Amino acid sequence: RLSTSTALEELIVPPVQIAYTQNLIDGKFVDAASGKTFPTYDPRTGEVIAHVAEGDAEDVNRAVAAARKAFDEGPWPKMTPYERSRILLRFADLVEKHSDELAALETWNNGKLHEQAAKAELPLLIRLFHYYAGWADKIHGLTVPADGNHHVQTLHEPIGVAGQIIPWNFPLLMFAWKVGPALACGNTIVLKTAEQTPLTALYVAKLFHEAGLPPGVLNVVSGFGPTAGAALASHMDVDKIAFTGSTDTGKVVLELAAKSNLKPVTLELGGKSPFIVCEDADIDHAVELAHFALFFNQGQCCCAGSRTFVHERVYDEFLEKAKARALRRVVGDPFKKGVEQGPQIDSEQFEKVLRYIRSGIESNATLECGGDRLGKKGYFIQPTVFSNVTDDMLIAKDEIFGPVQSILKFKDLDEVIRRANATRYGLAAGVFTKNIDTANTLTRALRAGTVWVNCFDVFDAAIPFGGYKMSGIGREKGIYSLHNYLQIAHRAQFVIMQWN
Ligand code: TXE
Repeated sequence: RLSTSTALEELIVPPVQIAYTQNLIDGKFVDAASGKTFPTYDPRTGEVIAHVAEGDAEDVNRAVAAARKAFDEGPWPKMTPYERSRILLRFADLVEKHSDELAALETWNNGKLHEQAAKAELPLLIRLFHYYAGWADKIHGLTVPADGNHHVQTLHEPIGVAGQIIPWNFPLLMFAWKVGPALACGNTIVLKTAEQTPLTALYVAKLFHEAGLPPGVLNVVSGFGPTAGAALASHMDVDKIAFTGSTDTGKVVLELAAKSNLKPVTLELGGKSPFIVCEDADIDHAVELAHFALFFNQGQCCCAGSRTFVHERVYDEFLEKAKARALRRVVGDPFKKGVEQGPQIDSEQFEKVLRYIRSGIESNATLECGGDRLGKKGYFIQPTVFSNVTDDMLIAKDEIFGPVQSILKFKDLDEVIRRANATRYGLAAGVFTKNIDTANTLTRALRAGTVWVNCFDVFDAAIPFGGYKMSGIGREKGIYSLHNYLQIAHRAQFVIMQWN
C-alpha cells in the first residue's frame, strides 16, 4: 500500500501529447474569432498544460450557423437511421482504439484517477454510444385511431440544433450523455465544454469526424460560461438546450432560454444526497459503501452521498470505522496505481471545499479527521470526516463537492425519511439495510430521481438519471433521453372510405 506522502512525490509525466486546442466548427479546427486563448491546467500542480482557443459569442454564432446548415440542408437528419447508427458504432470503435490517450488526457486535465478513467468512464462512454446506436433505427411514431374519417400518424422528428453545456467533473461521460441521444435522433449540436476541461471533448469530436460524421453536425466550442455558454443558451437559432452544472447557473440558463426563443431546457443540477445506514446493516460493508458514495471522484459528483445518516444503535461503531477508512485513503498522483484520491479540479473548487470545512468547524460539528490541504502544490485535500452534524449546518445543507463526509445520527425510519427529504435537492439517495420492508419503505418515501439500495453510483446507459426539485428538469440516458431530443408531431388526413 502507498502511503499518502510517497504518493505525492515525483509526479508521473502523462503519457500523451495535447493535439487539439482549437474550436471544432463545421468539421474544421479553427482559432477563436477574437484570436484569444485561455490556459488550461494540471490540477496536480496548478501549472498550465496548454492554451486553448477562447470561444465567445462570435464563435458560438459561427458554430450555430454550421449546425443550422447541417440540420436544414442535411445530410445528417435525412440520412437513414441505419447510416447514423453505423457512424455512432464506428465512433465507439475509434474511442476504444484511442482509450489509452483519452484516459491519460482526462486524468491530466481533470485530476481524476487514471484507473477510473480507463476502466470505468471510457467503457461507459463506449457502452452508451452502442446503446444509442441501437436506438437510432428504432425511433418511430404511431398510427392513431382517431374519431371520424381521419388517418392520423405521429412523427418523432429531431428537434433541430441542440445546444449542450457540460461541466468538468466527468468531461467524457457528460459528452456522451449529451451527444449520444441527440445524434441518434438526428439532431445537430453545438457543445460548450467546461472551461476547466476542454481537452478530451475536442479529441473525441475529432474521432467522430474520422468515423464519418458530416461537417457541422457536432461543433465543439471551448470557453467560459457568461460569454460562450450564455451566448448558446440565448441563441435564437438553437432549438433546445441541455445543461449540467450548478443549480444557480441552471437558473440562468433557463432564464436565458425563456428570454430568447423559449427553447426547451433540460437541467441536471446539484444535489445533497442522503445515504442511510439502518440498524440491521453489515457495518463494515456499510462503511465501505458510504465512503465510496461520498469520496468517489474526489467528492465531485452531483449525486455524492453527502449526508451519511446512521442509526443511533450502530452510530459509534460506524463512526469509528468510517474515520479509520478515511485515514487509510491514499491521496496522491492520480496516475499512480494504488492512489484512491487525486486533486480537486481547480483553485476555486479547492477554496470552496476548504471554506465549507471551516464552516463545519465553526458550527461545532466534530472534525474527526482531515480538515486541511495536503502537500504544498496542486489542489489536494485531506479526506475529511465530520460527526455530530446537524441538519441546520451549512455542511449538511449545501453541495460541498469535495472529500468531506458529514455523519448524522437518526433514531427511527419516519424521522430519517423526513430529514432526508428536507432539502431543496432531490437527485439521488442510498439505502443500506438487510430488511426488505425497510428497503421498500425507503425507496418509496425518498423524493429523489435515483435510490440505490445496497449499492451506489450504478450507471448504465439504459437507466434514466435526473433530479426532483432543484436538482433539475428532465432525465438523461435510457429511452427517456430520446424525448429530450425529439419533436412529436402528427399528421391528420381526411380519408374517404369507399366501402361500407
Ligand atoms: O459550475 P457552473 P462551476 C456544482 C458544484 C460546484 C458548483 C460550481 O457544487 O462546486 O456547481 O461549479 C457553464 N451561461 N456543480 O462554477 O457555473 C460553465 O462554463 C451558460 C455540479 O463549475 O454551473 C460550465 O460549462 N453557461 C455539477 C457549466 O456551465 C454557463 C457539475 C457548469 O458550470 C454560465 C459541476 C452562464 N451564465 C458543478 N455560467 C453537476 N450537476 O454534476 C457558467 N456556465
